[in-house]
Amino acid sequence: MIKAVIFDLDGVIVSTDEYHYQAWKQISDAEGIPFDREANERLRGVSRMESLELILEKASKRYTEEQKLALAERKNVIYRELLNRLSKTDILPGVMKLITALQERHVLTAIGSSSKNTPVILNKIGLENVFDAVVDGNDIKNSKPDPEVFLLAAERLRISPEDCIVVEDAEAGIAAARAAGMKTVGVGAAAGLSGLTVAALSLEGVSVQKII
Ligand code: B16
Ligand code: MG
Repeated sequence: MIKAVIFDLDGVIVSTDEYHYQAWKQISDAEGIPFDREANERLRGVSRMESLELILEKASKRYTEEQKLALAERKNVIYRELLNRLSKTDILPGVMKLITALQERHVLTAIGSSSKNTPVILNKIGLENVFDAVVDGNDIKNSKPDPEVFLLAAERLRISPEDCIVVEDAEAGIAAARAAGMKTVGVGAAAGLSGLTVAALSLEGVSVQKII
């Protein structure tokens, strides 16, 4: 029986994935590294430093650890600047309706995100006090596809992993949920993956009855 729903943040609650793309694109262009939207798909759900490593696979020179840290920091400054534009109106369609329906049925909700900017984003979109638990990139050592973020969310909610379902837009996130022993809702970019409990292009098409 589903007792908790754990939502990924970027690409599920809000389209900050577009801002990640724009920020990495600026860095890649400045460094002369090929990077396009297709390459960006591999970065969904993956930590900042691991995203950079994936981008640098196409670089023609080698970067020192210090240079990599500086690039990641530059990207984050650009990304944070873009985040300033966020407001409540950026919450993706269907999200608030689903959260309200879950709360009415006393199903717990949590955020399980790889992003260290999660507190800033939740604050910007006015959802900082909505979830029963928030676990993000600041709380974990291993990024998705490792199950750590979702297992920690279940622990904080005091719910067994098998009673949790994860809503994700990333292949790495779906793999993490499976590794945690949780059910899966694949939305957007993840809707085409096989073996999902529920698949939908957006949460607008997902009723609470489908999930719990
Ligand atoms: P930050 P999610 C992930 O968020 C993004 O999908 C991924 O593109 C990003 O690299 C990662 O957060 C780290 O973000 O640089 O803000 O710490 O999908 O797990 O909510
Ligand atoms: Mg995501």
